[in-house]
Amino acid sequence: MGELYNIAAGSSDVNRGHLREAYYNDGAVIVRDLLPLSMIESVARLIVSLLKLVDETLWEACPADLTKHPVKAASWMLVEAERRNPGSQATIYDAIAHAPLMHKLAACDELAGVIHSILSPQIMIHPRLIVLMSMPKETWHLARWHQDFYYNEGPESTCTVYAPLQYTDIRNGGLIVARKSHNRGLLVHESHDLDVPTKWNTISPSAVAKFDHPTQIVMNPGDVLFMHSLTPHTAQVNETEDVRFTINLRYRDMRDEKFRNNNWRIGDTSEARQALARGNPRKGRYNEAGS
Ligand SMILES: O=C(O)CCC(=O)C(=O)O
Repeated sequence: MGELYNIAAGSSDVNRGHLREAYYNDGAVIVRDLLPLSMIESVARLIVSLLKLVDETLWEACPADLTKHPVKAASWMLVEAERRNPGSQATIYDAIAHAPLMHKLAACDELAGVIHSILSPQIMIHPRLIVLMSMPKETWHLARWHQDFYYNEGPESTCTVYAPLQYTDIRNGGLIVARKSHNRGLLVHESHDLDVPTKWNTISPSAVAKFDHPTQIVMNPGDVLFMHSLTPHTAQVNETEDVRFTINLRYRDMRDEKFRNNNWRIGDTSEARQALARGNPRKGRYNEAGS
């Protein structure tokens, strides 16, 4: 499967052209240990605090050994909240997207430094400030093979940030990224009958079979993946008992010529957005967003 170009946060390559070059060559790069763990934990503590607001008895019910670990506590409480009251995941997901902490995080120096090297000194932060919350064994909301461009439009160079709150690999459904396939341009996205049903419009299995460098990501908290908006990628089923949490942000280059000429407005994404709003015929509300 190969590996993504990845470098340590302190490396001088971060500030030189290498990172940018790797981003445009491979369509994705990982910077290791970029975000301080205190920042990761503060996102988990935010999830815990919102869950307490939704149902204060969740914290009292949380096993004592987990309460010392904000990510584990957030996972346990979210699974329990969803069990007690289906739809709780959607409530928390939506609330986080507007939290001041997420604004602070999206604008932090660690991310901005890399984004400026990859894009330009003038960037826009996409208004969706997401923490992905992939529930154990969940499939309907699973982001199967797609390109973020299809769901978000904007400049093609738009950079997705993917920063897990805990160790992430195949077992908890971490991404497979089709390295170098961003060069194929925008691929057709449609509703497909896949092994597990999903609301997402996806790239056809026959097109996926042609990707030369599908690469499984393996990341620790603090590591950050930077991904081009045309890079095909897929999440996988979370086979663990814990929720997989991932900070998920997007940055647009204001200097992109087409984007600037369009007064920094984006094209029509209604078809894609309608797909994401599809309710699971078998279940209640979860979250409508994604990508
Ligand atoms: O669930 C995930 O980790 C992937 C989500 C994703 O690919 C997306 O939101 O574009």
